[in-house]
Amino acid sequence: MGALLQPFPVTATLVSPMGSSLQICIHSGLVVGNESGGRYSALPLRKPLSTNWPGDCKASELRYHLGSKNYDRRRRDFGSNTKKGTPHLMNRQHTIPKLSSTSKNRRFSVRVSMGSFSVDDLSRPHDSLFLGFDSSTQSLKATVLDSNLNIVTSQLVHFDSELPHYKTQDGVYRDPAVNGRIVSPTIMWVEALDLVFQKLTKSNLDFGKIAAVSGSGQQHGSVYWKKGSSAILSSLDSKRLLADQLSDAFSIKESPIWMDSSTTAQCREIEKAVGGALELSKLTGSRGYERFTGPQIKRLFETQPDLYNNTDRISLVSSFMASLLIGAYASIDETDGAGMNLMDIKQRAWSKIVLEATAPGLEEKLGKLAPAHAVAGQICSYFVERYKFNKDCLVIQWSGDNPNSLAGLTLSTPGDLAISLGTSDTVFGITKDPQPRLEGHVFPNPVDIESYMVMLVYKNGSLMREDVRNRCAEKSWDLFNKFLQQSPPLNGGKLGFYYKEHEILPPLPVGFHRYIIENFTGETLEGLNEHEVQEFDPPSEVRALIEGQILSMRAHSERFGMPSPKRIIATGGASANQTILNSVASIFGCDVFTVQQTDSASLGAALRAAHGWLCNKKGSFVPISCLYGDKMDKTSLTCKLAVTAGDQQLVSKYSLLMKKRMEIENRLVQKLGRC
Ligand code: XUL
Repeated sequence: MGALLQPFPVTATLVSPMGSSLQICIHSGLVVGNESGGRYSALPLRKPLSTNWPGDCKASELRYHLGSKNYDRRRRDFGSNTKKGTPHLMNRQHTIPKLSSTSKNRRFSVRVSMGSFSVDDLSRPHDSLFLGFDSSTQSLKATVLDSNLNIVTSQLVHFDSELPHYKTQDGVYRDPAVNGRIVSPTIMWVEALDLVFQKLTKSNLDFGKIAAVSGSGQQHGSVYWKKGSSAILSSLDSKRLLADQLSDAFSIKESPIWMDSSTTAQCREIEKAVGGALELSKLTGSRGYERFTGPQIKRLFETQPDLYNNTDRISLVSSFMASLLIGAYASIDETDGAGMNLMDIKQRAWSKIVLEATAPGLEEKLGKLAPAHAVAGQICSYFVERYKFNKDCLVIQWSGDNPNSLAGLTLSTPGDLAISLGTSDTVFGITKDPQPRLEGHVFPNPVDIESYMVMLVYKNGSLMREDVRNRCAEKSWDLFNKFLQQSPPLNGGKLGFYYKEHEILPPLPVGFHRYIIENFTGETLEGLNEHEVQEFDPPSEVRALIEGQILSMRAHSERFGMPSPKRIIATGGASANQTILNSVASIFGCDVFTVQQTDSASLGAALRAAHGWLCNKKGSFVPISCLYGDKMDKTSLTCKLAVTAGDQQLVSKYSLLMKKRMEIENRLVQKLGRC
């Protein structure tokens, strides 16, 4: 690994002795400041060479001089503040030594001399490829990136239509016998893996060039390996399909998935065991949620103890798919592990108290946790022999679909908000200081070891939009969009709550509720009453659904403490719909961007494959930005402006509508909600 020597630009935060702070880009030049009333004004003297962090830098010397003509010159070696090899030098805070009172209102200067930095060679072999999967509710998708992070090919297996013998609907079975029970056949996911590999083979993909594979799995879904399965897994015969060999490997053949809502009792019991819902949220990042894996496991143990006892290992969908690739049980990654109500998010370790409240002997069945950027193992001989992978190809830990989307959308700062409009709708952002509450979830960031992702989830996403399209717009998206354009913003005060499935946020059962706020113009709510109605005309129904979904996202993300977005990145199938994005920009009042490819989860997984490969090469964690540096625009990760921020007056009117919506929602939850 060669080391390059190059001068290097740095961003420093200079904190004034009076406590005000100022962010200045310092180059190997001079920054002039002028303190007056506790504020600095400063301007960099030279144009930045680049504002990008080129990799892991070892500062050999970084010094500044502080002083004015009559003021004592000070020198300080930044090295004392800077750990060798620390990749986060860039945003470090350096406090200027307290100025004597005589220095007040005087000009002073700060000179930063860069010395030299040694930058490790973090490049990827130019012909290497990175493969990312997304094992989602309705399909298995694969995306391949080249070493410049451009998509080479992508392939998809749609479960309902391409694996019809499983007779799933939208990839799942809804159990008519047990209210809220929703599962998927585990073996279908196994069969889909060979099928997608066959499609990749037909697309002439050279598997030998794939340096690393990673993946994304629908969050929370679980797989139960029967005792004795690890032997089958470690001796897969490359001449037979995986599904033929693994059909008897599971103690439970139907995996509970994220749509399941049958575990309310178990959620409450686990919350009680740790001192309440908020305590569970502070400990594990979320209060007890029906779809989370801990309550699912508890229900299994309580209702089918024999099957639980006959289970050797419990995987998440993500670690399950990784297990197939390495031919051994893969660890659960810390990010997806946080979607189980079982992991202490601060320690990133299983929480003993919750494990005990869930089921006996659980720790052993879960195995160890691993960071998302870690290597799960090398690809197993099945894939080397059958598809001609290089035997050195690495399998990087798989993670959940939302965390992978966060990576694929390259969310980087707290003002970035992502809205994913898919089977489920999710809203997520980044924070360094998570404050878990009763609503929403906190997970470790899969591509950064210091920050967390915060997220809200709606179950009634695309399935509900499709339902309204089918009922009101003759099953046509064109007509649906026409109705949305025809109806006025604010919908004349019409508000709708549509839950085709038990909703997660707010926790309401199946049902539709429609209200009209009389004489609503958006100026005031004072003196205005709303009344319930049975139906709206088709254009109003379409707008009530879309505005309702977006108002709820804005209301709950504000309540959850997410910063007001500076920009929104929209992804998922419905982000291709410009009329829906217009409503997003009007309601949130900020610019909306879209990405080149709507499946950010498999793209994020391919990117994480490259990231994990790089961390492995380096022998330690490397910031993900090292992968694209200042070349993001030249990669498939780039996003483009889709809609500019809406008119601010309209945003304020939507604030009032949102307030009213939340009042009605709270009433509905009190009356009908699951406690
Ligand atoms: C997240 C969630 C859904 C699934 C969809 O908590 O339940 O977004 O991940 O696959």
